[in-house]
Amino acid sequence: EGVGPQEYTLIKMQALELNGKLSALAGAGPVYLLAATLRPETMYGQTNCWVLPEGQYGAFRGLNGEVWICTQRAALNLSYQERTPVRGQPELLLELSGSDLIGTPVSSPHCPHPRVYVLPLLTILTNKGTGVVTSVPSDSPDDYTALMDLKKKPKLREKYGVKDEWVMPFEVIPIIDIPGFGNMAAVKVCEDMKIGSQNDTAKLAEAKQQVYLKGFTDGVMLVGPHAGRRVAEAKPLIREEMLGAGAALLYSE
Ligand code: A2H
Repeated sequence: EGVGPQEYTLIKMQALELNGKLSALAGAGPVYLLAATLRPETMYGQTNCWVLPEGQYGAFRGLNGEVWICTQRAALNLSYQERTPVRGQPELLLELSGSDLIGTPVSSPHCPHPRVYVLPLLTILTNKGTGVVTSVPSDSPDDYTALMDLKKKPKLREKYGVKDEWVMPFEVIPIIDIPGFGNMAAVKVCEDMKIGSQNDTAKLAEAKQQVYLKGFTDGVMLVGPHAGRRVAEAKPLIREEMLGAGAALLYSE
């Protein structure tokens, strides 16, 4: 990580049902989970999203009568970046834990599925981004191993109350070709390195080093309106389109 601020795109993923504790938000306005990403162009390959089960989140009053779900820390940063109604004072509507969010169906911009589900990821840091992460197993080794863990381990699904139908139907989607790595670079690197699970953190760090920079600099989009273009060129275009459509927010920290 550099010394300058990190510029994230926050993807607005709309909650399609408000179950359990979330039902208290009925009538409060459209509810969005805000996922922080450095790679908005990968939304074409989204299979799910992630929260930390033990993490603390909140539902906050956003702009235009919307409700935004993220960590308290991210809500405060957003409010100082003038992205909430009152500067410096995010209005907390409802306290939530990650577990309260698991199983929520969401609809996300550019996602090929009309609904994907919120699932548990144990390596989420609550002091980075929003604590909500979009999952793109084709291009992120973290996302690929965590999704495979849930698919392969019924006990893990049981532990976090994850239903089979939130996980099993969702296959890795090729969205970017990286010369030397093919069209599902994260799958290839995880298989080549024999990464067994999301807890294989040392190998995962190495896998990420191999694919992230290369994906951004040498990757070519296979899908969407910018298919055929380099990822480095497509990313800012897709990001601007999402911001213009009100489907995403800028966020830096
Ligand atoms: B990226 P950096 Cl396909 N905890 O989005 C753990 N990981 C987090 C996080 C948190 N609180 N907040 C965001 N992230 C992930 C997509 C993606 C990402 C792809 C490829 C590379 C990639 C799909 N997941 O990141 O430490 C998010 O995953 C490459 C670094 O701030 C976010 O972008 O540099 C990235 O980590 C931000 O990581």
